[in-house]
Amino acid sequence: MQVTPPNYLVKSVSSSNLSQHLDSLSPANQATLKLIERLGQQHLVENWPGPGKRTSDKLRLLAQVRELDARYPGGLERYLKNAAELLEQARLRQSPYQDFEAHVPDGFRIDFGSPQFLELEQMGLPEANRCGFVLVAGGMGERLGFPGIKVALSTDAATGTPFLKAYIEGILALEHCSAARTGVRCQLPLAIMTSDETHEGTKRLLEANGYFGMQASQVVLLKQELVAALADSTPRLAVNASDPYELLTKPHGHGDVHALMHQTGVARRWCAQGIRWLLFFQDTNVLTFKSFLAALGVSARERFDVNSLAVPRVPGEAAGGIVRLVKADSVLTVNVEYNQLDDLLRATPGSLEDVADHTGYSPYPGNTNVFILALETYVEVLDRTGGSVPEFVNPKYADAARTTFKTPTRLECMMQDYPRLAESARVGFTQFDRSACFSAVKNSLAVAAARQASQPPLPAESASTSEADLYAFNRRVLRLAGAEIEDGPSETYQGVGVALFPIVWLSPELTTPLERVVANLFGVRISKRSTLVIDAAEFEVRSLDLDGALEIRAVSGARIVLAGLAVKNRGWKATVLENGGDHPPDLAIRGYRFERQETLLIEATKPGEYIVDTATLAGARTDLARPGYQVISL
Ligand code: UGB
Repeated sequence: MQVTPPNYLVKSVSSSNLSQHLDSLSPANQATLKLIERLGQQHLVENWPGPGKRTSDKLRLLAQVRELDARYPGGLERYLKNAAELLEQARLRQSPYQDFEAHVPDGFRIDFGSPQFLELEQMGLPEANRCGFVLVAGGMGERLGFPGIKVALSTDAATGTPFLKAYIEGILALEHCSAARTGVRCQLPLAIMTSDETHEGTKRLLEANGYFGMQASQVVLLKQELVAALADSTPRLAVNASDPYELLTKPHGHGDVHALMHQTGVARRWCAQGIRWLLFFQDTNVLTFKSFLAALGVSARERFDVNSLAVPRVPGEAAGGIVRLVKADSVLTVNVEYNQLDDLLRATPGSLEDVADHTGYSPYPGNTNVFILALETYVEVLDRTGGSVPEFVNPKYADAARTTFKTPTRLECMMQDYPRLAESARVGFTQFDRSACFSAVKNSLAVAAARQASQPPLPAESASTSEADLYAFNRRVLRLAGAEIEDGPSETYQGVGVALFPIVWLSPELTTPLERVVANLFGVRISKRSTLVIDAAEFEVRSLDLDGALEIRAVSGARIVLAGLAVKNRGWKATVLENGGDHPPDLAIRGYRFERQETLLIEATKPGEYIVDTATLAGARTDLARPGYQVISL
């Protein structure tokens, strides 16, 4: 392919302003100034006032150029060279996959809760104590309208559990079920990729909450850095409009995680510690861990180096499609991002279109950005490539010739592009239905409402739909265990329809693996207006008839057995929040709040076994600190 060389390779402009300044600067700053010239970025200094004026501002800019140069593998020279090539490809609308033929990839489609699912979980179990976890949490919730870090957002308004806590509890549940099998409690490591915007907040959240039950030594934060923004397709580095001595910088994308896992030595260290599998996941998918053990079973059985957790894809939704790309004798199974999929398929005669087939979904599995990698291969690939995944650029053009941009752009990279580094890897996918593994929080209520109203309806991905999906998942789990649960109505809160009731919240230990809940629950009946929260690791129900709100909480080592309990009270109701009112951000992005009219709380604060039956109800007392709560302390 013909690519126009970047300007710094074809000319060397000697600016009088540059030479004027050279004498007055330290050797390090002189070198930076020469680098600016060599890279063809003289616009950064051409309007500088003469030597001796605004010296601290000039030094500030030079220091920033040096820092950006040092941070990027290959320096700014490599960055601008990559940018020039990618911008030229973007101008010509060329896809990185244009010479490939697109096919539907091979993989496994598993029904949640089926005998096959339970069998796969059993295959995953022996591997559970060899897993490491990598959470990418450097992004901000701009689309969502949430001011804080996304991992601090609550998964649900019933318990107010922050996403980070839910993830850590998912990992601790795996430690727990592994210990039940082997008799040895392991400590599984977690790496969290942060950015300037999220680093301090993530650290504070962990420290303020005792790492949500993990040891501090299990968690490592890897901070990604910003890259230089590009003002045009020359490419010239963009300057902050309000400060000519500052370069504009932007996020480089979640693909940075691989270079960081390499540069910090985390991947290699975990491998040496006996970790075999890595789960990569994103910041607000409440169902991440629900089908993980079964997918791990697939990875182990198939010896997959890469196993993407996929869902049936609604054509046109803003999630990539997993595609098998074939060229001569090379095959690449990889996510193709939603904005590239149509062009790719059009360019490949004979490939299936991204339209609904007889199943009602696209033939291409939808990417959830959750995947399991085999760590040994990963370390080899990182050693060979440094973990730099291929980049892309996505400018919003201001002219028909596609050379000027509406706003500065930058190079980006995506973590799911890892298979492009691992050419001979065994790559596959495991598809579950969406309600068993994927419900992210990405959109404001206004956007979510528009998505629900579109034809075909697109996944709304709001805080409210994610919360409703969590309760629906838990209802599904209880039904698998034979529970009789009435369906509640779908209500609309600020334009977004959700079926919140009956609310069912189960701690992750209860459902990891799924057969635990099936083995421990009998005779459960729940009415459509009910709320059931079970925050306990050890729990058995022999008979429960619930028409109202019941919370059960037990410390570690306490086992509660409900042996014939009927609970009837006024329960909870959801009330619409006025749009535009002064509401806490965590509720504002849902559009409702719960009124806890009457709740029975049964709590075990000390280890032991507790049998609870109707007679136990006589011990209930009113909790003055929590209006509407009746408490039974065991
Ligand atoms: N993230 C970072 O850690 N650093 C960054 O620089 C940027 C992001 P988005 P996106 O779930 O349906 C992805 O922005 O990019 C973290 C897949 O590419 O929420 O629109 C960030 O904190 C797409 O194929 O997602 O799309 C968050 O945890 C599809 O799977 C994560 O990266 C889509 O997600 C994702 O960032 C989806």
